Amino acid sequence: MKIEDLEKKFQDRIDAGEKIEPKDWMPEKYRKTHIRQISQHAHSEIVGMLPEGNWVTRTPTLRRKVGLLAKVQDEAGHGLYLYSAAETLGISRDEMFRQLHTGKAKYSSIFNYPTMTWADIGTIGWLVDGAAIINQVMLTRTSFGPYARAMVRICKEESFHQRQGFEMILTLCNGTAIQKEMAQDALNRWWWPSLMMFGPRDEESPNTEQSVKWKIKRKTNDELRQQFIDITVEQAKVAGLTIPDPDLKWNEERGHHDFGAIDWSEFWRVVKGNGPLNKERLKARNDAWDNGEWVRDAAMAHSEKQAQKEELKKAV
Ligand code: FAQ
Repeated sequence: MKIEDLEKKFQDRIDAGEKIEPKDWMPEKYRKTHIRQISQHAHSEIVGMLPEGNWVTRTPTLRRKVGLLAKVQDEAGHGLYLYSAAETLGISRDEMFRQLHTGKAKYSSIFNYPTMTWADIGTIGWLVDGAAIINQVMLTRTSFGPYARAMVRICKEESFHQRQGFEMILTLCNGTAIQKEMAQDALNRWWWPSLMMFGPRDEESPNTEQSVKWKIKRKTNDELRQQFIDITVEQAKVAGLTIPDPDLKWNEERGHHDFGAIDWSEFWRVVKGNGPLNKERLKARNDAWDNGEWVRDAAMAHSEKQAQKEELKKAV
């Protein structure tokens, strides 16, 4: 079959709502886009453990420690499902790690910001997991089967994380004046970076048009960002917190909130490696890789020995 015919048949399958599976024919760009997006998503989950892991030894109560530990471990699990989904497209896990460790692969800009107070941990659950869910519910219906299926479980866990974070914020807001101030300060610092998580404006997003056509993305960056703002504004009201945007107001005609200008120069600075903690995050991942070498070697030696034993059994 000619390439144009294969491409047409492929697009027809997408338009009919069929899932694409790893062994199906797919355009090379579809495969590459998925490897890029899924591996970057996996890296985000793994690097995303660092800002919260920073507080595991300093939680205010035992109950909070149990919740935080569970959340951080969930993020590791999400990374593993996603690396496995990307591997079905023919890239090895070692190669994905190499791309992360050398700075070639991206991970979400949000994880390059510091967690300075305990309120930041609640705010990450509320805003960062909240933004992640809005983006990821859409991905449960993405056209590539392994990615869509991984996202179903991930979304269930992310919703628990969001609830947990918002409950922490409510507790602080119903506590002392200083606790409420901490929650407000965290919201002030995390609000704009959370809006940036959805990616550049649609007119500046090189990948959106093709990704929507292939149903990798079911909604654009701006549509998802607006959805997040509309939901979160109401949650901030419940907590009694003020969103740090003087231009934020309900627009009756649009049926959405209008909001102020996002500082896109900050976004690109962080994406290009020059955010507050990019260098520390990459160093932490590289150190973890180097320090874990003996574990990988031991695991490989064990599996090689097992394979030799199996061979011997077959031979006698
Ligand atoms: N940070 O053309 P687009 C989480 C890059 S998981 C860094 O719009 P696309 C869970 C983009 O890669 C959070 N880079 O790109 C958790 C592209 O560069 P490239 C992660 C960004 O792919 C919670 C360039 O800009 N979620 O939080 C960002 O169509 C708490 C042009 O952009 C996912 O990864 C950014 N924010 O749309 C864990 C979801 N935005 O690759 C721990 C899956 C854009 O061409 C604690 N990913 N870029 O060199 C997606 O849905 C999409 O990839 C978007 C970007 C929407 C992120």
